[in-house]
Amino acid sequence: MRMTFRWYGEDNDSVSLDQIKQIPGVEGVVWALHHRPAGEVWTEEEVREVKRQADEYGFNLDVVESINVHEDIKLGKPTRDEYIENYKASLRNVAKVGAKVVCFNFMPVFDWTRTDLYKELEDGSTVLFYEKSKVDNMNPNDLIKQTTESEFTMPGWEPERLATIEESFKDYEKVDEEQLWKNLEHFLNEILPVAEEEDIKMAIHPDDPPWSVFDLPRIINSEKAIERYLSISDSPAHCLTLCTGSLGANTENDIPKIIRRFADRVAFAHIRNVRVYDNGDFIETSHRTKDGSVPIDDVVKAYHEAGFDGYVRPDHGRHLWNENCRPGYGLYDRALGIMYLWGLWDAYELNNKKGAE
Ligand SMILES: [Mn+2]
Repeated sequence: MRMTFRWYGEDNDSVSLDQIKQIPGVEGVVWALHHRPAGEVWTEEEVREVKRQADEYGFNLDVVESINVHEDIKLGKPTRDEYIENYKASLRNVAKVGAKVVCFNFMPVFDWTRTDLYKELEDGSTVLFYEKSKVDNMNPNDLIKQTTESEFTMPGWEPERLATIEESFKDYEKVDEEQLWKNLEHFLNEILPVAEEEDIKMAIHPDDPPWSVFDLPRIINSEKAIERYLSISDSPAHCLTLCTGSLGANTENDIPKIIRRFADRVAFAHIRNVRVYDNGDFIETSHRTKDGSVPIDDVVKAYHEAGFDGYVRPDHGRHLWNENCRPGYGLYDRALGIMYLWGLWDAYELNNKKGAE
């Protein structure tokens, strides 16, 4: 596995590149032009500037997360054509600085959803929390207000996206799950040939949480959905971002089994743990298997058995030791998460070596 760390860019992250440099085994930063709204072209000049910054510390820019898909593409509006062309132009430009994987998602309106960004765990650290009954009875506008209160802009919750929220909800009244699949297929048919030409793997991120919120359609949320998704194309560019935390919020998803089945199509692995409660709530925890509901040890074992050589990042982390950071994206717990993942990986390596002797 090739270890990476998400970095929001200069002046946009509480974590600096020289700090990331001191975490063992990190080869690259997972990056994006966070100031560019969905639908706009990422210019060559801008991506070269990120490259210049990463080069100073010897990090690769192999993984982009995310080039966001404009809402009109997800809705299948006639205006989507222009946004799809812009998307292709961005793909060609990120390829110029070495991008090999582009993560994206196809979630209507909202990316991830949580009800609390600073819920306290038993150990005194704080984490992201999803309270199901609260979301079921909440007005989307209240959720937006709460999620955007932080001093950091949250990915997927950019102001320009939220400005048109009521219109988006109205538009989605006409888009059911089958229509969303069709719109996704159209997007893929357009994008995959360009990705192939540029030697980029398009890696879709599953829905977070893996069920419908506010009656919006959600389609990438289970083993069955992943099977359907992968059957859309045989292109080598047609891949997955397999997020254990997103899929893991539904305990019916057997994640090690999903990895064992689809490992050759996983371009990017997000690894983190969640603890799921009987009432449907879930809370993010440390990476350790014992602390949550996802067997992270078996997740890493499944990747190891598959000889996985794709990219990995610790996904979210707890906020520790009073750090002031973007919720879920502090330095310390993600660094601890990486060391847990390396510990497991190295132990499985050693085990194999011993078995061969
Ligand atoms: Mn993820």
